[in-house]
Amino acid sequence: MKTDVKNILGSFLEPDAETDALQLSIGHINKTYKILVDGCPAFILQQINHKVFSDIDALMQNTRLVLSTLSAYVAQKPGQLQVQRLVPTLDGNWVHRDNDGGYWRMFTYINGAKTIESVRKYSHAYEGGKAYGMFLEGVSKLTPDQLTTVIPDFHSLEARYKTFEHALELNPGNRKSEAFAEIAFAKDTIDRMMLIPEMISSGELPLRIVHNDTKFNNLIFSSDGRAIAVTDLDTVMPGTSLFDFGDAIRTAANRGREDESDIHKISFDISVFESFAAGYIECAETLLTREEIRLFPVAAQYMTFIMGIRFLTDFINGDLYYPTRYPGHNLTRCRAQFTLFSRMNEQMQAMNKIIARVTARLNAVKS
Ligand code: GN1
Ligand code: MG
Repeated sequence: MKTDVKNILGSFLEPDAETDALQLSIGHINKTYKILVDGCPAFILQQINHKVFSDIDALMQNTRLVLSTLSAYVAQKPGQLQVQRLVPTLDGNWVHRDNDGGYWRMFTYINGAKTIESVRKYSHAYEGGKAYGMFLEGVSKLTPDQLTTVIPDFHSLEARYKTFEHALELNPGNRKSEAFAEIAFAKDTIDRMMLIPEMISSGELPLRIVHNDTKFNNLIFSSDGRAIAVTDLDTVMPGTSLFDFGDAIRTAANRGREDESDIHKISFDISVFESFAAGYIECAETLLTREEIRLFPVAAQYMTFIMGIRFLTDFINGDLYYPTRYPGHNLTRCRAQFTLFSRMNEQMQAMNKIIARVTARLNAVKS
């Protein structure tokens, strides 16, 4: 085990604990470790990226409020979802500050935890939809003013596009010419992707507390294939259900990886879309408006487009935000997202039909 992690653990656990730490490859922003005690997984230790989350106090206040709200919710639904708990340091704080100014926190480990990188079973997509739907219901007790917006304009396409245009103007990494096709795609597509932001501004889409980072691998599954927890709660803030629905589809229904370099491997699995939508709408339907549900297919494209813009902007800026493994990694990620966007486009009608079918089925069950 790296000595610094061992030292950090000393702030959370008594020195006689026999521990080991395994760094997880999950997540781009924070560093996450699975902590074994006497050989068994017992905790999740995390170094918070405080360049991205600059207000650590607000982040931790949000986390505590979200965890306690969710705990109260799941207590009424025995056997469905579990909620991680924060583990305080030995001197009673929620965060440990290391000698280099780093911030660390620890959570309890959910037993049997498995994450799914690539959805191969439709039952997993349905389970995932149910878990994120329940999550939406669970946090619906919170009002937007109770949580700090720790990253402003997180899914604002207007803001993300402005940042992209600014990067194009400055071209600091001198990489614009390598991304000619992707820049053109972004410029051609932006106008029709502004529908969701416009409907948020006009009040046609309700603002709610949402997760904002519903990648499929932020779900924890039991070994028998049930989705038992939702993790990565740092970005739980005001937003729309379309962000959560869309980001889950972006990651679950893509048969290729988020950074797949062979674009022929990227395809959109419409049955994953259908299974996830069925689970999500079934569990959140008392909250969701007809307009939100109708726009779920557009939401999948919106989140895919915004992620493509973010990767492209970071490529042009010289890879300042996302860690990369090779010089063109962010451009590969962008290309993969824009390809997925086009694959979704071909299935727009099919997605709309599915949404109509799922809602009709639910209405029939109710009447
Ligand atoms: C980042 O750190 P991670 O992997 O959970 C990003 C998300 C993106 C995602 C793309 C705070 O999430 O918005 O969807 O990468 N989180 C932040 O994989 O920027
Ligand atoms: Mg995250």
